[in-house]
Amino acid sequence: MDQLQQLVLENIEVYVSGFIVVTGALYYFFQQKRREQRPTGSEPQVELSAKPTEIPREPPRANWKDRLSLGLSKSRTDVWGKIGNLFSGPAPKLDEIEEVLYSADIPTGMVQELLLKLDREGKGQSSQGIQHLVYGFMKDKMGPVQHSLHKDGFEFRSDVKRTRVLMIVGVNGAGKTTTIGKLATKLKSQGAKVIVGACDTFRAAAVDQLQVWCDRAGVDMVRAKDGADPSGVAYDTVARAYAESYDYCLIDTAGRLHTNQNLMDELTKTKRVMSKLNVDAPHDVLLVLDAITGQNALKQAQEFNKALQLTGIIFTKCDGSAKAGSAVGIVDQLKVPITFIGVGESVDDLLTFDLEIYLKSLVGLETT
Ligand SMILES: Nc1nc2c(ncn2[C@@H]2O[C@H](COP(=O)(O)OP(=O)(O)OP(=O)(O)O)[C@@H](O)[C@H]2O)c(=O)[nH]1
Ligand SMILES: [Mg+2]
Repeated sequence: MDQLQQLVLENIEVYVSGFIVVTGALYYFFQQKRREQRPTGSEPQVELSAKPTEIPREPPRANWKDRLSLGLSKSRTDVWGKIGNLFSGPAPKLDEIEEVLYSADIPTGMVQELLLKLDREGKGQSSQGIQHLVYGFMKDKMGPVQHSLHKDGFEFRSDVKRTRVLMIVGVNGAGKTTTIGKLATKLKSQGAKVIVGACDTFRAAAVDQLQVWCDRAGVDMVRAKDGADPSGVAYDTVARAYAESYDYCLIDTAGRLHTNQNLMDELTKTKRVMSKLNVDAPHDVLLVLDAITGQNALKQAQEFNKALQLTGIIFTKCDGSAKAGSAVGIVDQLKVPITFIGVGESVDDLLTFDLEIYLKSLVGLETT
């Protein structure tokens, strides 16, 4: 026994090395077998994660003319672009045109005027000839009003030192806060120093929504406690804008129905309070109108204009409505120009209104 123990002890290194070699060989053998049996297609995990991670990319944004054209496509296909086809040819379908125009909320007087013009000047014209005729009709209506717009007021100019105060009003959900967010971003990117007053003090969520936009744009915001007097917030914002030489001061207001006299009086007061700091303030009172609103939009515009003497209209949601053309009727009736249009929810979906390009996109004519 002692001899056997001694033999084992003397050769222990040989036995251990042998054991390791045999175990290693067996491990290698079974690993090979497993690899061979793996069904094709199930690659080992490590190779999967070794593939480079693909970062989702935002599709490249179309330029503004294409976005405008895309935004107005519903209006074009359902209404204005259709008129050429309905009128041209041997049997002009005036009844159908009339129906289409009313469905797009064009005021009665304007529908009748356009039908008369088509009847008088459109006979025998090609579809494109009719499109030009409709374009000319709308341009004649809107042109003189649009020319009254002091365009430079909305484009920042670093060589002109002045504070411009813009008050934004409209019914609930028209797109006021979103528009202010887009406008603040645009002005800031032009190099302007911008401050925003959160005068929708009825809802805490409204102030938070504006704060998100302002943070994203990198502009300052004045906020008050919930339920504070909105005109007080407007006063404080405008005072700070002048004291600290801001280029733009944008005043967001709470949405309200044009039929609610108390709330309309509150807006008048807010406007009056601002003018105590500077007789010219606010330099612009802009009404935000939702293109989807339809017939009611004209009534809204009339009431807001009566209370506040509007200087401009911002037409939002032109991307989702066939009624973008109703802007023509509103401008014609109110004699208030359009400053911007909204063609989507993204920050760069606010476009400076260009009459020719807008009308050509609307009726489906080539824009140069
Ligand atoms: N498709 C589209 N949606 C828009 C446009 N402008 C605003 N919106 C959307 O309209 C909704 C209401 O916008 P808000 O900016 O909150 O409207 P508001 O007028 O401030 O609303 P209140 O403060 O409640 O009166 C939001 O979902 C916006 O994203 C636009 O041009 N196109
Ligand atoms: Mg709002």
